[in-house]
Amino acid sequence: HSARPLSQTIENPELHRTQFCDDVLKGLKFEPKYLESKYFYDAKGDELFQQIMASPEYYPTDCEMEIFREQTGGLSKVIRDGSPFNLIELGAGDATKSIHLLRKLLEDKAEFTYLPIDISGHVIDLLHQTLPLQLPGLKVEGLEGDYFDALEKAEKYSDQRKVVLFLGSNIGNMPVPAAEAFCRQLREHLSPGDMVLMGFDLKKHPKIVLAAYNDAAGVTRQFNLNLLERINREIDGNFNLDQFEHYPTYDPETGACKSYLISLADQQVHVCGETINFKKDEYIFMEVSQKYSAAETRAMAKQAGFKVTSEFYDTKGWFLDTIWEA
Ligand code: AVI
Repeated sequence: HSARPLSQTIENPELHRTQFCDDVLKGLKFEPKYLESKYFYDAKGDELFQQIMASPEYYPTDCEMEIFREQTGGLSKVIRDGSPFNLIELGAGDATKSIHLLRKLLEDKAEFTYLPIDISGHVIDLLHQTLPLQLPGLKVEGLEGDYFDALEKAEKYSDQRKVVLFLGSNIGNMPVPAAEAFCRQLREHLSPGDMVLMGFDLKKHPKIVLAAYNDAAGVTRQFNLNLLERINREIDGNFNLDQFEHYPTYDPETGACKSYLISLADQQVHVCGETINFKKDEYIFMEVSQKYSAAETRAMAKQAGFKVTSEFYDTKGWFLDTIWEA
């Protein structure tokens, strides 16, 4: 699975509900308990994530935005290469970062179509409406759905060279083995000459990382608790939010930044007609936000069968947008 920062449109509410129940019950019956962080992003979760990105402690967005504002010349140069291409963005969201690159590519007279992929049809409709107004001349062809399904649709759409954007350290929300498998699967969907532009949040002083997931205003805490609220709202849960405490951690050795919710009492919770028992101090693992060293990102590229073409860092050296070639 992968996390995605914009809400899932519910195409089929019944199917969605059943799937949500199954996933939640599977996680809460597992030892140790977990929930899938992709479910953070309902309408409320989207809003909270926007607030996280605007919070002073959450640096990844600012760092990557700096790269996309200040180094579009370099990015555009590597990505162009003469031949027309499809620029495919996985989890495009509102495209606030990529818009800088799109503008530069248009200025540089690159021949390309922008194919944003998002699981939310709503997001795709919005991009269709807004982008051509902001960037006259831009060709947009939004694709709704799962990343790899959509990549296959893109394949059918045209046989041009592909450049895939996967920004925002979304890859960090997969445990390392899953991220490795994801990159290999991505490689299998590409052909020699195709490129990937991937955003990685880098290892840095542990206090800086931890603070980003433990903001003083408590937005990240709310963001985590919102998933319990969502379960209450959508699948007949009765979590008492006062009985769970947000516990973010960062391990500089592994680079894993993990959040948990800790049960403050022995308690029973009802979800989808079933009863889940919690011991006092028992935790629910909520999310991993993996941090990498630059060397680890190069090893990631290699194990998936990519060559690293170039690397773009922000001035603090906290974030890396790396370009790989298949
Ligand atoms: C979407 N993703 C890259 C964010 C991250 O940093 O892992 C989600 C997030 N979780 C807590 N704060 C932000």
